[in-house]
Amino acid sequence: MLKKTFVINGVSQTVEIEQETSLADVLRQKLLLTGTKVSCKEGHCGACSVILDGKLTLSCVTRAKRVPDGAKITTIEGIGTPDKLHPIQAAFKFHGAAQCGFCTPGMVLSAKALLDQNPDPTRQEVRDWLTKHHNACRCTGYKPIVDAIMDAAKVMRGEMSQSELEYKAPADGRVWGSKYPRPSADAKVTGTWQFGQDQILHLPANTLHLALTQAKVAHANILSIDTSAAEKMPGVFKVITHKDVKGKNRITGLITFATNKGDGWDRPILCDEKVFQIGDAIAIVAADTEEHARAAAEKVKVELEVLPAYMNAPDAMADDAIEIHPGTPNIYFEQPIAKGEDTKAIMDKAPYVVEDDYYIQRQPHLSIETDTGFAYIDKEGRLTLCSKSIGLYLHLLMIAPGIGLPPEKIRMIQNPTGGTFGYKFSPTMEALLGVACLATGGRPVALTYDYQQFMQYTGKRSPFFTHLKMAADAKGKIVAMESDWTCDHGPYSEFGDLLTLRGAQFIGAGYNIPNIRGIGRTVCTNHVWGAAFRGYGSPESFISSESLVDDLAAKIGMDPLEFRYQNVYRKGDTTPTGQDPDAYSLPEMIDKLRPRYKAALEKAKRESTPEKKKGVGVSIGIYGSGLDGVDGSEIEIELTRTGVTLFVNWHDHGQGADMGALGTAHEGLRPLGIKPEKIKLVMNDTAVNLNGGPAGGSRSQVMLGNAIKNGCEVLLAALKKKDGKFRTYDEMVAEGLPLKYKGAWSSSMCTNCDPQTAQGKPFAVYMYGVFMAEVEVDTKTGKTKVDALTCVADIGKINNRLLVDGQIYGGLAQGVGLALSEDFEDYAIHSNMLGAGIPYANDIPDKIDILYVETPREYGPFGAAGVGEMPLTSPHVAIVNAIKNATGVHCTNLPARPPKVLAGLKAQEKAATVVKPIA
Ligand code: MCN
Ligand code: FES
Repeated sequence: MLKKTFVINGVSQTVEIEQETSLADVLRQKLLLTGTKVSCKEGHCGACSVILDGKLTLSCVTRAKRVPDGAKITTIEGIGTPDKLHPIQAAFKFHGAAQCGFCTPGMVLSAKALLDQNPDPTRQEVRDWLTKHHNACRCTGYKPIVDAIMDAAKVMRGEMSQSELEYKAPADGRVWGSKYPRPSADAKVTGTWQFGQDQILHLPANTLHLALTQAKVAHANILSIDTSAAEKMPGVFKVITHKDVKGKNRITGLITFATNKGDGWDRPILCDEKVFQIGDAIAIVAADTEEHARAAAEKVKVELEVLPAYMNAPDAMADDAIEIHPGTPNIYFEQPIAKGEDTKAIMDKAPYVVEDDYYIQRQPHLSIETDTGFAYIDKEGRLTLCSKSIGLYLHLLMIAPGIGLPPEKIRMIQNPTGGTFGYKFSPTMEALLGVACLATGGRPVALTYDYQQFMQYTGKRSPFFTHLKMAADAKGKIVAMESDWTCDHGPYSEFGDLLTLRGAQFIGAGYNIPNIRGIGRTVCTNHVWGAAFRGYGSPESFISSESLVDDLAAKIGMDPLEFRYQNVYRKGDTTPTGQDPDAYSLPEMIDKLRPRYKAALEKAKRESTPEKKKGVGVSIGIYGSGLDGVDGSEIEIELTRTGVTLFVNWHDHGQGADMGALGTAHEGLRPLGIKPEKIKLVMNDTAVNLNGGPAGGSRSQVMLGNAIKNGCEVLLAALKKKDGKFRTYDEMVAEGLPLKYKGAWSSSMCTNCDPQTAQGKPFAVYMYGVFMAEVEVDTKTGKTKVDALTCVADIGKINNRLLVDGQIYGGLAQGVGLALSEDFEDYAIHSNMLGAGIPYANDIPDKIDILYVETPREYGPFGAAGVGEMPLTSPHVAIVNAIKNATGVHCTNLPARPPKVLAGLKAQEKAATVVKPIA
């Protein structure tokens, strides 16, 4: 132990530290200054940034013993408070620069350190600073953060009043369509938003800390598990194995597709007979501290018979491959598509036919917050699971039988969440927490994955291998498409069939293709399991169709944007599943883009050099808002003495569920003239909220939005008096009228897609995007830099501009990562943020333009569609198409990292130097 005195936020504090304690742990665990966030513990994310004697410092990799006595440390708590925001915090709030808020304290500290030494930076200097200090943000695409820092600098230089950074309500007080800051913004910019790891520090003293014994191989039979050595380790309370699990010990994927050859009960909570992937949980150690639990988890002895590991779909599909789940074939689901006439004859006689193979990688979600959660028994005796779940009711049903409790004995709460981007559409640690809490006699338990565990033992985007063929007639109209796609879904089947169906729904979406034949399949492998990822099936689909459309245009000799214009949906056209589109805005969207596109092409031509080649690419992207077929949501709304309380399960990844709910409710209650601050939100707890459905499939603004709208209508009807005025709270009570009402909505106009033809009406509302990327390729290194991105978006009427801008910036940034750098293939390289290719500020262009076309949607609340996934439908394809436009190199296998582009350039050179024999 070592005694140290630091001056923290101006207050002298003496602490006793152990030799290896990090500064972040001193701040968080000893002083409970939880505004400093910790995630990667490798200096890759910057969430833990503090200012130490005037220097920006990563507190998680700084040993406290090395910090000199008397050092002055500034943490987020020393910057400002919700009552008195620092200009940087006010600017972050104003620009919507805090979405999930997990990176925000580190970003604010980083900005403060920059402005202390350079009060008047350029935008590029801000980006260089954030990049150099590894301040990563996965939500915002960096642009709003740079905007905020530039404005804060102006205020700090006295060139702008801080009041200009305050939200100004429009004259009519309308919140819908405005830039009203999200209710959680103050807490996020001041670091007082309590994420799961922060709450764990406030759990009772008898809380047990958990650590996992995990598989180090990808496929094996378990011969024995010996916990005796682990049990003797210091601080250990219990070592839990599958024998302690009271239920079926399986997580069910709730399979709904009758044609699925599996039964959905394939993911063990704790492995019993087999290991299916690296990281699989075999035992849980519950101990007094996390360190003790982790040390003991290493001592659990597992004897294995190692089996062949199938790390990709082709290997698992080979004739001699054994069944990963004995009794279920590795190809366990197939989804054909058949629209219009048989395609063979049409293809044979079409004047223009193109085809190619594509691969899209296992994209990691890379939220800055790792996975974390805790569990306890509440005062009603319910097992209470608090996690990052974005599907509380869904997960409850998926894990209850495995744990061995009836659903009504389980309560689920979503913690403030530092981004998920879809990985939490699957339960990750919820069942482990539940099993551990029950096996330890109901003690509170807490579990946090380190970043490597998070990378290896939570789901990823499932790779697609696709072969696609398209034909056009002499006039340049697409007449037929043949598709064959294979989804590598890892070892667990949950939602794999649904993802495979997405291939049928979105390969070729956007165009009226009258004749389609194809088949997709889901394959079980031993790489990490497939989970939902923003766009879920659409980036996987568009990598093939939006690339091939460019080839078809080239074959015909048409400009790729004009070829698209000629073929996009118009009245009378149908989607690949035979549905009428809900909006025909693509021609208008392309019209909007055209002048910019022409200017970009000219600019690229002008500026291109043999060393730095410039190019422009376009793509279109479409996605549904909702789950397939009939989907729905329920909410409750209550009149209170002080206003209205809205009870809503609108799970918040970081997208702004609070603001989405508030904006919609305020619009619904406008006849009442209620102020937004009088609408209280009670969210994301199954004990108090009805089932709103998961926050996946960009469904919440549409589904929950409609339910909220309906709830408001029901409440207003109950309040209305004969004279047309509304009853007050006192009048309602005096008349004995109920104060609380239910709102509900369901997409009853939808139908499931047919299992043999994929024809159907799966979504009531769609989102549309047209993307343009401007890139520069360094021909010496093969490195691609995205100079600018433009997105024309039709997401219906906009609830909140800060939210939708933020969604689009963030989604586009993930598209850049998907195109150029991100992957989770090699466990040795890709198990941390840096190795997995997370984009930093300088990897994302400063020039990102969004152009809106607001077509009101018939089935959207107040005309709104969703937005969350639209910006990640196909920006990566625009980038790949731009690389091809710049260099002629066509990357059909993502990510287009420099060696691949370089190999393409070299192949071109070689081809050019080969002297062709004279015929
Ligand atoms: N919105 C709006 N006007 C519209 C449409 C939407 O203001 N016309 C707002 C909504 O109020 C909501 C947000 O935009 O706050 C997204 O709405 P919607 O598209 O309905 O999506 P959900 O609320 O269901 O959010 C989920 C969606 C998905 S599926 C993923 S994955 C995702 C995403 O949103 N993960 C995210 N956005 C994310 N953003 C952050 N910061 N972090 C994630 O993990
Ligand atoms: Fe930056 Fe979520 S707001 S990581």
